[in-house]
Amino acid sequence: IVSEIMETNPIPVLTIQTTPFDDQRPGTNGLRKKTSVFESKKNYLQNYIQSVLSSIDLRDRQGCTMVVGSDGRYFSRAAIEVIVQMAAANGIGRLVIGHSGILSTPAVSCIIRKIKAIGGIILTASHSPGGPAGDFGIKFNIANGGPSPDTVMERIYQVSRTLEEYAICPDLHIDLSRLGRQDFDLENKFKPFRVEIVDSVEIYLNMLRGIFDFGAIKSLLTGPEQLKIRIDAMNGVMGPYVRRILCDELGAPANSAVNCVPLEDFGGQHPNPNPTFAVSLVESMKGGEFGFGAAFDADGDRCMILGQNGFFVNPSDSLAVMAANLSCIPYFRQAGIRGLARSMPTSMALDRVAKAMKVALYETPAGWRFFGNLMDSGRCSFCGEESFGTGSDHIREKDGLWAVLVWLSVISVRKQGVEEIVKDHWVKFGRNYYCRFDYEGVDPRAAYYLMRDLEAVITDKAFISQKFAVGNNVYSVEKTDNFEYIDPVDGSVSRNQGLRIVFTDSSRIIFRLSGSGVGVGATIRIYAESYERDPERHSRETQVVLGPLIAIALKISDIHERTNGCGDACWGIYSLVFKMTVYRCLYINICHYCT
Ligand code: VG1
Ligand code: CO
Repeated sequence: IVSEIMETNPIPVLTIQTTPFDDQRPGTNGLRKKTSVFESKKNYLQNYIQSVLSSIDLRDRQGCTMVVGSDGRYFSRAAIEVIVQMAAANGIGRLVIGHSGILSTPAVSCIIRKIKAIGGIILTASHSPGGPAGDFGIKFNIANGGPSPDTVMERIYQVSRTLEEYAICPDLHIDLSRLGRQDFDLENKFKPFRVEIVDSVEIYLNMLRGIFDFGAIKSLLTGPEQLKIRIDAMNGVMGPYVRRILCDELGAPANSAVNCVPLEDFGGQHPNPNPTFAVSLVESMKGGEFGFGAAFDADGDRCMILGQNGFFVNPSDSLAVMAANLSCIPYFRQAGIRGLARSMPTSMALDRVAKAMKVALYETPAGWRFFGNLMDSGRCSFCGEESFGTGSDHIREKDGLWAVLVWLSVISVRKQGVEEIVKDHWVKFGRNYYCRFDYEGVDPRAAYYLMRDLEAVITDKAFISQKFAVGNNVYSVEKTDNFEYIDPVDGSVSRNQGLRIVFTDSSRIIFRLSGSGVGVGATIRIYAESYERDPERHSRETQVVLGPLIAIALKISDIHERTNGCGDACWGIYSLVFKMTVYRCLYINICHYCT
C-alpha cells in the first residue's frame, strides 16, 4: 500500500513566472547583497539559483550530483530549502549537503572533487557580517572544486538578465538534521531525486590525514614541550572543524578553541580574521601564554596567523614562509613543487622564494578563480593572496585550517616559534614591508572617476621616470599600468585589474576597486609595499617605512578630497595605528609632489 501511495503521489514540479533583475552579476567571488535583498525581494534568490542551474549545460545537469553548504549565517536554512526544491525541479539527480547545512568553503571544494560532483553552491558572504541586517552571498563552484571563472560568471549573469520563469518543487521538504539518504519521487521523472546529508567534517578531515603527518602535529600539541595554541573560529563555520580536527584528532586541549559554535549573526561581530576584528584573539595572544594563534573568516577559507605575544604574521609573509618550508609536509615531499602563484596586490615576498626554489611564479588578478587553470594544468602547486588566503592543489580553494596545519608542521620540524621562523625568513630573503588601506562606503561614481583620472595621470608619459621626494626618501617611477592578465592555459584576457605604480627600488603602490562588497557603496583598496634587504633594518615600524609611499598614494589620487575625508570610512586592516586620521596629520603635510 505504501509503495502505491508513493507512486500515485509524486511531488509536482512547477514552473513559476518571474521578472529578471539587472543586478545579479557575481563579484570577486559570488553574488553578495544585503540579507534583506535575498530575504524580502520576491524571487530574488529563486532567479539567481535558476540562473546558476541554467548556466550548466542541460546534458551535464541531468542526473548529476551537486554539493550544497553554508557558513551557518542567517537565512542559510531557508535558502537551502529553496535550492533543494529548485535543484530537484531542474533535473539534478543528487545533492550532497552538510549536516545542518554546515560546510566550510574548503570542505565544499574537497567534497566536489572527492565525489566528482558537477559543482557546488556555498551560502556565504565570507568575511562580511551576517544576520537580518547583515550580508548574504552565494558562491558557485565548478567541477574542479574552485570558484566559477569569468566565463561561467558571465553566463550566469546573462541568463539572469532575461530570465522569465523558474522551476521548483515547493512540496519537497528535507530534514537537514538527519544524516544519510532521503529519496523523493518527482512528477514526470523516472529516477528518484536523492539528498544525502553528510557529516560536515569527516571527508575534509580524511583528506587532511593524507596531506600531513598527524602524529608529528599531535606530539607538538601534546608532548612534554607542548605548544599551547589559541584558535578563534569567530562564531563562523569553523567551530566544528577546529574542535574535531585540532582538539579531538590532534590533541589540543579543549580550551585551545574559542567561539566554536556557529552563530547566525556571528555574535554580531565581523567574522574577519585581521587584527582589527579578531581583537580578542590578539589580546589573549599578548598575554604570552599561547605560542601560536589563528582566526578564520566565516566560511573558513581565510586565516590569520599570530605568534607568541601577539606577533602578527602579515599574510603575504605567511604565504612566502609557508612556500619556503613546504618540504616539512609529506604531501609536498611526495608531489614536489611545480610552481607558485600570488594575486597581483599580494607582496612580492613569494617571488623571491620562487626564484630560490627555481620554480615559476605566476601573478594573477585578485580572486581565487584565477588559480584554478594554473593548478588544473599542473603549473602551480601552491598559491595565495594578501587577504589572508593560502592554499594548494590539494583542493581549488584557499583553506584556513590547512594553513594552520602547514604552520604547525613547520613549527614541529624546525622547532622554532612563529616569530623566529618569520625573522629567519627575512634574513634569508629580505623583508617586504606591506600594508593595505580600505576606503569603504565610497560613492560609486566618485570611486569610478578617481580610478579613471588616476589611470590617466599614471599612464601619462610625463609620469614615467618622475621622482617623488618625501622627507629624505626619493622614489623614481619605473613602470605603471592598469594590470592585465592573460591566462596561460586558455588565453583568456582579464583587463582593468588594478592600477600599479612600480618604483626603481621595486617598491609598489596599487589601487583597485573591491569586487566582494554587497553593492552598497564602493570600496577602494590601496596597497603599499617596499623591500628591505638589510637585516639591520628589519625591525622598523611598518607605518614609518611605508609612510612616504602612502603619502604619494594619497597625493596622486587625491583620495581624501574625493571621498570627503577619512573619518570612519577608511581604516588600515593590518594595524590599528593605521587609522587614516593618524596618517593624515603625520604625512600629508610633509609630502611634496615634485614635477
Ligand atoms: C576580496 C579579496 C580577495 C579575495 C576575495 C574573496 O576581494 O581582496 O583577495 O579572493 O575577497 O574572498 P575584493 O575584490 O573585495 O578585493 V572570500 O574569503 O570571500 O572567498
Ligand atoms: Co572567505
